[in-house]
Amino acid sequence: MDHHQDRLALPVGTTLDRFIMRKQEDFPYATGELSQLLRDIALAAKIVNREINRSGLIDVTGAYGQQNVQGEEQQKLDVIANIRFIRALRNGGEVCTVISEEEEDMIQTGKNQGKYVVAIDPLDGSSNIDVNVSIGTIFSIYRRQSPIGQEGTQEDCLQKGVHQVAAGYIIYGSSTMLVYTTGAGVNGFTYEASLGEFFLSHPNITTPQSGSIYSINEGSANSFSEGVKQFVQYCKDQNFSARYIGSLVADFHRNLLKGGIYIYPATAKSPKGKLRLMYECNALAFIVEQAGGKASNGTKRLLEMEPTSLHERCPFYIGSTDLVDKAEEFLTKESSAVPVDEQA
Ligand code: P6P
Repeated sequence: MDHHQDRLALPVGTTLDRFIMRKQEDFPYATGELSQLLRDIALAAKIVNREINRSGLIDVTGAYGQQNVQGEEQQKLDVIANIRFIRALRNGGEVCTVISEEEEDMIQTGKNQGKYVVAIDPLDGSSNIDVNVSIGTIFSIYRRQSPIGQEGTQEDCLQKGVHQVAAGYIIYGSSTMLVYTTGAGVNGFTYEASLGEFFLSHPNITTPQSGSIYSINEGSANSFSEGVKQFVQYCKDQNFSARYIGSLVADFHRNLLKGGIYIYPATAKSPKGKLRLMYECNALAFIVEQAGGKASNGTKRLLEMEPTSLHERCPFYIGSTDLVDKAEEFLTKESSAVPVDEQA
């Protein structure tokens, strides 16, 4: 084909399905269940994307009129997204148990032959839906530890982040993207609604070693610890840019690509931090480490945290390694500082 003809029909690129199949070939013992599970998540993402894009036109915006287990006002799209993802995971047959931000207890899919457990925040940042700010889905995938053939257990659901076999997020923004890792790097796919396909748009994502963006809600600054206050002052002294959308997936995605740090520390309102370990922090921590970044709870590697309950919260420091290191430096100084009234 000559150059002119070649330009007439540019390749559309690699679809998510084809990418998953190619990557599966890299794992000779892969039996295809994880590949199918990733496809099930992508299907639900396409459906939720359509609901979100229509939310201004059909009555799915606004509050649902109930609160979730966190005591947060559920939005109608929260409820819809939760139903869509759990149904896709149940119908796919690869998952025995799901834990969700929107569900107090474990959800048994009834598919007890399923080898996997999924922890999911079906629609994070949903309070931003009505004002058209980007929102997201965050998910972690673990291999069950209990014997196949029975329901998944609490232990299956409360595994350390280091045991994730895959993790990812969908960002419903100016374009809809699926970003995920299976432990061999991070890849981003952009949704082409007219074709109903995700196409590889961001191969082998790596996050900059450092950055000049810091993301934290400074409205809570009065209740930050001394170490956090000093790190925020350090960012100002370095003339960093403050960027805080109030939607974790959007803030994280920008910092992943451009470099920067996102912090949700302990505050007076959220003494253990606001974000949840099992279906928000662990997934993004896995992704950022696979992209060359770092994630901690302020004192230890986030992925090493030992979960104790489905909805537990933790302080969250995530992004470029140099910036997370610098934040931990200030926090360590603070914790080793001798209180004034105890100084000799
Ligand atoms: P605040 C949204 O509710 C969320 O869980 C994250 O998406 C977001 O980063 C954070 O809370 C915003 O919380 O307290 O700053 O409004």
